[in-house]
Amino acid sequence: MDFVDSDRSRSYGGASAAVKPDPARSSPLAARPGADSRPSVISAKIVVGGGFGAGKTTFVGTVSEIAPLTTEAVLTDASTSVDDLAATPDKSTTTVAMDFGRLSLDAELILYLFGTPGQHRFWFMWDDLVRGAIGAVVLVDTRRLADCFAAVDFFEDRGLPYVVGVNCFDGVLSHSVEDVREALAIGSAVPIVPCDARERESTKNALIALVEHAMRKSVATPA
Ligand SMILES: Nc1nc2c(ncn2[C@@H]2O[C@H](COP(=O)(O)OP(=O)(O)OP(=O)(O)O)[C@@H](O)[C@H]2O)c(=O)[nH]1
Ligand SMILES: [Mg+2]
Repeated sequence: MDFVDSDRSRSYGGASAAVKPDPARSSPLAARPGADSRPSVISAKIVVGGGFGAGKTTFVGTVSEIAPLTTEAVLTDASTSVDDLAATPDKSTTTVAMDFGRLSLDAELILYLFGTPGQHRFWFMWDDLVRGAIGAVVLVDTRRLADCFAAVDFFEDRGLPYVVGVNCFDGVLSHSVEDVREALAIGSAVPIVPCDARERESTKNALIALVEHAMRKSVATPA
């Protein structure tokens, strides 16, 4: 990963990162003399992954400043033997392709958020969804910790920076961060961020932690 800071457009990430100047923001001032001093805008793709029902769609919808794009399908009796709804009895739909949302972290940085499907039969889409991403949030429901193992392995395998977002379903952190780290067998460098997928500030903080982590990794491993 590398950082390029040119006069007009900044690129964040390396060959695998999708970071482009936002044309909507760059055009109005482009012809003005002296406009070089205005801040450039960068955008970055972020993936929100995790196990079935961990709160990915909720997370993207909570933090997005635009109406999120969702691809929810109703859960029917046909999937009861496959989809465990014991922890989330009110859950009636599941993501069958992706969630999409957008968050402007500040005037210069826009995040495009892609939520993955959680059901195993849709995991073939993950490779496409992560293409060009600078990092990922792995959402974890500590009542079903094992459900996120595959997501952690997926991002580890691809060397994509990720943070673990512990979704506090009952409003409290039922396991300490260090216990979660040990259970997931992840290194001390990976941030673990308690969050509530239903609260905007909380989800935003998890995304900020991810951007900071991705930047640290980028500096530590220059191209
Ligand atoms: N109490 C509580 N409920 C939550 C929270 N986040 C999500 N939920 C609920 O948990 C259920 C699952 O949330 P989703 O956002 O659909 O989970 P998902 O990870 O997108 O699920 P899939 O796409 O099917 O894998 C829904 O009924 C949500 O309303 C949370 O932080 N606290
Ligand atoms: Mg979903």
